[in-house]
Amino acid sequence: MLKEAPSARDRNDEADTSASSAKTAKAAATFVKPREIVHADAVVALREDIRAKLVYAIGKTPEAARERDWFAATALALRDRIVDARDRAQAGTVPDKRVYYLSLEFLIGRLLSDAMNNLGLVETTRAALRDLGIDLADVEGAEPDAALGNGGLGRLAACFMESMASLSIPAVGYGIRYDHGIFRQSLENGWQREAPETWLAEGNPWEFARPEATYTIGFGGHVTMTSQGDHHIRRHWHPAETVNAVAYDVPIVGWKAKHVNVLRLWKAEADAPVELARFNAGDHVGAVAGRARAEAISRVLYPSDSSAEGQELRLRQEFFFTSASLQDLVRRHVAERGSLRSLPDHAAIQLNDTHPAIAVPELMRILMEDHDLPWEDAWQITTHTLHYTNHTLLPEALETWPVELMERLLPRHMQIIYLINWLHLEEQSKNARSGAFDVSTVSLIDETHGRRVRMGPLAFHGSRRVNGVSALHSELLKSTVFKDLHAIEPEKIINKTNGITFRRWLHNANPELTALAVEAAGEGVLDDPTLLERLVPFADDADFRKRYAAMRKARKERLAQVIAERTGVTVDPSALFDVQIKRIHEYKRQLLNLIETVALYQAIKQAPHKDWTPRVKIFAGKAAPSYVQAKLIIKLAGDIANVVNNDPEIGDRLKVVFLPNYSVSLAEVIIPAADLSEQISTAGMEASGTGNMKLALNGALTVGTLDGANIEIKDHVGAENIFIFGLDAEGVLARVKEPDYAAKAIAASARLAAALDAIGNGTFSPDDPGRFAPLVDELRHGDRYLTTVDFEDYWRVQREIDAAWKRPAQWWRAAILNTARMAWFSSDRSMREYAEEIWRVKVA
Ligand code: 26W
Repeated sequence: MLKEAPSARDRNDEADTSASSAKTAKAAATFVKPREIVHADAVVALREDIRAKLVYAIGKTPEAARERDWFAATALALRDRIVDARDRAQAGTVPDKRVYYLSLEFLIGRLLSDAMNNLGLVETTRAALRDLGIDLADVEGAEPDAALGNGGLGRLAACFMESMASLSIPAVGYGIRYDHGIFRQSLENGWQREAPETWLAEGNPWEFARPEATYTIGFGGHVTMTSQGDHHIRRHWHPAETVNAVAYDVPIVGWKAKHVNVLRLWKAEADAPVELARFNAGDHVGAVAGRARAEAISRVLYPSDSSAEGQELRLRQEFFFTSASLQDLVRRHVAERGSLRSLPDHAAIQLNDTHPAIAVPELMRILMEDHDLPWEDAWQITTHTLHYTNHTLLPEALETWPVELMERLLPRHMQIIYLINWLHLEEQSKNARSGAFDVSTVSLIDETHGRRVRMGPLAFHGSRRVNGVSALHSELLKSTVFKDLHAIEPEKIINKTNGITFRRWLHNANPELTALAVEAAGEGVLDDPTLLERLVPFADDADFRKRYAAMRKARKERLAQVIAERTGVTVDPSALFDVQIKRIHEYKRQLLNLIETVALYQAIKQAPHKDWTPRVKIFAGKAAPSYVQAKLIIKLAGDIANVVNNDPEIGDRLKVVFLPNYSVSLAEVIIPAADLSEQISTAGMEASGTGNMKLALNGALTVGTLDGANIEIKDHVGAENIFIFGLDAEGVLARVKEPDYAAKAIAASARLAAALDAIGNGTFSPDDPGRFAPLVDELRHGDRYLTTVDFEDYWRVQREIDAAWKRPAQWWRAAILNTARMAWFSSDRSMREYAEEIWRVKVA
């Protein structure tokens, strides 16, 4: 329940949310970045640099240049300034300790606005381009998203990279330079279609190719043993196949350009582009086959973020980037410090999920084989350098690899894993009072589904610290997936609640709200988000609320335009914008939202003259190409939209929109325009969520379950400023034990039954009435995600939200309090915590 507004006068002032003054909206929309001092000579210098880049680096005249060319020229000119900033701040210094963030995904999006903002050159760049007759917005629009990630995990890595640079934490991010990031989604008749994404088609002006940083990555082959006559047997791996990993560096500039880090992405190249012997023998095709096989490794990002695929190419990707990164950081350490024994003092390696978990045996192998260290020393170094973050509890997402595949692809690593496991189990059977402890539960090898290596336990055992990504998630790690390993090492699991970078998700995505925040809290709020707390008293200021609402209205008008362009649907910007944007997955329960949409549609049809709160239901998100149910959910959203949006009886009371091709850039447009944030996963299943944080920071009110970081958001914004519904994680655990819980829930709710009937009987798919039977049957007979169980409470809270929207003073008060109290969710806070409690590196 939202709190009462302070006075009756305010309520009258704001009686109509849609009547925000057009003038205020415009003033806010065209506002100038707070206090960037634009020096005329800096504008001239940048203008001339951009012109020179265009002519000499791109090879175009200003007359012939397209927007994409101007973008490249601008990026190159700014990249020079980033390099200068790095040399000013860090020239020739060796940091005491570096963080190495290993991630198979970095979902960066565009870099231009980040770079301009952190260099303090937004207005300078705008003016320089204006002098050249070019509009900055057009140039920004010409930058392709670097979409080297699927969703939450990849975007988190990007936010962390920006925050580490802003906090001057010396760090290198390591990943893969995929030719093709996440696929482009289009809708064909409402069905998801995937097309390859080609962000590198015209090159990447931000990156530096570093062919001098090339490492050899082995696969397959055999292992030999030699004795040096010192009672010491040495094993040596002879790979059958080798691939080169070539470095490409993207500089990441921190806030106010005080520090620059690098994101080093590896490209796979064949060591011999053409096998000469075969070529000369006339086998011209066979001579280049090896090259294609090698280069396939960095060709494409795997588009599944919720089920482990078990494909050989995926394991090759994981080992490829992990090995290259470890070789690189070991080489750097030896060059700077000599002995590898001090590696844990000067390097902290973070494994982003289990995707780089092969680092455990690979670091052991490098230390023993390449650097001649004995097992015990190598184990000591490894387990004091590695740290592991878990991002999911879903059993189908926990990685395991068949022993047979590991033995074939990485024979030496399999031997090392066996030895690690043997020592580990020996230790446990010694500790365990006989019979009291089943060691198979902590084994690194799963013997129940064929023999498979369990990457989670491997990463756990090889790491100094293991963390979950929200308070609830970290507790669930202790009580579920890592229960037995946790009992052995109760200090190992800690919590590090996720965060988001405010530079991107507030300053850049929402300059209008940023201007309001600066006005209310002072310039310092840009450096220190905890000052947002100063907005609290403004929640009770009717004039401030009015301007806050006007800011939102302007952003909704912009989004309405995008919706019209991309879907052809006209929406009223004064309606409540209800937003669910994230990967499409059953546990995230887009289906719950859609069923409620249908129930609402039916209720409006029954009582069209009631005073309904006008709503626009906005969905966006990609489904894994092989995830049949998720793709059917997208089709359902489209089919419901077609019926609802074209029903003359409904009008503007309800509109449904599915925006195709969700991306970081689209998120930046949707989030500032959202009134309501849907965070409705089955409790216990969303590890954290980070979209929830972006939306709440921008003042959308959350409707959510007590799941992941929603719980902590509630604690910060206050229970009266968030809409919580449904079972909590304990309730879910209890309910799934009850037989027929779905049937009972459906029997108890006529509204739910009617909505399911309509979906199941073809009301929204007259061309194929049985189309959605798989969805409805699953709900009636399985309902693994308790959609039916939570429905009634979700309906209740949605009607409460309808009522709250009609009290604008209270609504905007709650929205402002959300913005004011979200500072804790800055990824600067997350990174400070990692730095102090996991990495033990100094933060400036
Ligand atoms: C092996 C297939 C696969 C690929 C990716 C399985 C699982 C993943 C990721 C762990 C999925 C992911 O992105 N998880 C999300 O991580 C975010 C950042 O911590 C959290 O906020 C989300 O709740 C979590 O779903």
